[in-house]
Amino acid sequence: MLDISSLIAEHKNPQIMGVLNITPDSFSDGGCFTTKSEAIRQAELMTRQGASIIDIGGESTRPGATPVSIDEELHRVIPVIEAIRSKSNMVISIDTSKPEVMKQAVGAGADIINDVFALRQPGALEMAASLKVPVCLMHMQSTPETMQHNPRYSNVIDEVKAFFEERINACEKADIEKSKIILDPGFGFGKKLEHNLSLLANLETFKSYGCPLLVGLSRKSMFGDLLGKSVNERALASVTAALLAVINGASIVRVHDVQETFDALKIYNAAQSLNL
Ligand code: 8Y4
Repeated sequence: MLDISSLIAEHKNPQIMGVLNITPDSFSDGGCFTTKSEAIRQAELMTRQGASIIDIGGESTRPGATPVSIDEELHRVIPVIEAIRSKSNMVISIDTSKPEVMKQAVGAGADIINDVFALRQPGALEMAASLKVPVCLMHMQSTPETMQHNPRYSNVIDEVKAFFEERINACEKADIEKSKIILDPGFGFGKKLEHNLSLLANLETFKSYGCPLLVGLSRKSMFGDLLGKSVNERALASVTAALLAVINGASIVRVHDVQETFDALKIYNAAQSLNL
């Protein structure tokens, strides 16, 4: 049984979670041969580049994205999880908020549930508890459709901490052990630039729960805000921010640019190991 602290303890160094979004191209209606084989190739590439976790998602959580049905989400992710699991024992994370997708994904071989709703959708908490896999609880203000309309906080650090406490309590009541919980402040999920920067600068305060921290900064709009660059021009900023997050206490970084992030973390680890 995978335990997240053993994953981190075994590997010791910060871990890279590679992003694998499965959204079928507009030409094939459901066959998805190209989508599936491309997804598997991409997972293999990210593994070679240094990712120890692959985060598989079948529904976009970007602001304004159209929701996907349960059947469609299952159809996108399950064959890819089965295929990756049949070839490798790498850690697979399922990016979903839907209990049925959690169940079938874990049945197909997924090891971790990554839920941007932090198990707040009906039935999700009970499902995650019954599956007995580690869960990533992410903070989000509001919902993906409306979260960027006008995010407001009196104190973003205090509000994220209160949220973590409430969700950890809910998990423990539902019989999800604390050793199975990963916490994530949810960069860009109902946050303005100032909120994202405050969270990044104060990450270490979230270590107080004793849970590993996961951060997803990769290519997000905060870099567009700061640099005026489009999504495809944000790799260097993303790597820099991932390194800063690790320095500030993150154990897992969710990234698109796996090779570049691996190189940066390798330098950090080499310098750190001299200090042991
Ligand atoms: C370009 C491409 C620009 C993608 C922005 C994006 C997180 C997450 C996402 C996160 C955890 C995203 C599923 C948003 N972000 N899960 N998921 N933490 N745990 N946007 O920060 O990547 S999707």
